[in-house]
Amino acid sequence: AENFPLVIATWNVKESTAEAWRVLQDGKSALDAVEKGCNIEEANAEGQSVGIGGLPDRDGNVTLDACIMDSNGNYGAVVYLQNFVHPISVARKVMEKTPHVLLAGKGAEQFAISEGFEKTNLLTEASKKAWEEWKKTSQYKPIINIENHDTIGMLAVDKNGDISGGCTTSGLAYKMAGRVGDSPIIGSGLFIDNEIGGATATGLGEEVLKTVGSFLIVELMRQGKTPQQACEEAIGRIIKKNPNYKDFQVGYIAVNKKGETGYYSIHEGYSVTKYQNGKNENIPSDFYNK
Ligand code: SD4
Repeated sequence: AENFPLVIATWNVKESTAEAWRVLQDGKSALDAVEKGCNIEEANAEGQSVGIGGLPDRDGNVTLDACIMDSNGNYGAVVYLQNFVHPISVARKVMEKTPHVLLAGKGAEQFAISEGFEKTNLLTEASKKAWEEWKKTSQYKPIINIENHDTIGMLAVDKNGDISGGCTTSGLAYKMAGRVGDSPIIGSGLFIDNEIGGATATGLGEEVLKTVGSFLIVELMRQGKTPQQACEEAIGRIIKKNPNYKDFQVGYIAVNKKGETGYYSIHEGYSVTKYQNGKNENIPSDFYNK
């Protein structure tokens, strides 16, 4: 089918989608594509919400959440991981090398070291400065995120139409110590069902968790909704449950078995990057709050 292969990701991450596309062109799996694609953004010190350069929690710790899911329904994740540049690669190892699906904190760190990952300080000078500036007021309000770089959620469909996905983040800036978001949680930040499609999320994780957003989108597609309709309904669910939606952002992407895509957010400012038919494009998303 001409819709494959295909890569779609949250936000403006053209280098990440280009890398994933290249991996698919090499004939590698969608799983390899999402891992390698996400690795690019993780290593980008300028993106202040993923991997290196991620904004820290209130106490100055950069803590990472990531997960990966393949077309066989396998899943691996790490939560509250510190000091590693590539949490999504650690998540993949959890999936492939342990009898578990989710490792947290110290144990995740020990496992990463045992797999040969090297410890790195992730708090850049720029992020440290931003944190010190924030500490002066210590205002804790979730910020509507309109930056280009953010949590990267990525879905890839290989030439056979098999789907994988990944999601990696340093979470909300200045979150409470110990806070874990939606990104590493199966069904919330990411879900893949290779019979139907996949979805992933960005934005205020608490709202995605409460509505199990990515699983919801896949199930809506199972009922016959297009990826676009499914994303809109999942955003609608959040809006219906939380009258304060004006104060936070959530954005989704979805893909189905035909290689059709959808994306939607609460507020203006969200965009997605799609690589399909040899074209790598950053596309502004439609949104609810007009
Ligand atoms: C989280 N969903 O930890 C992530 C953060 C994010 O735009 O996507 N920010 O809640």
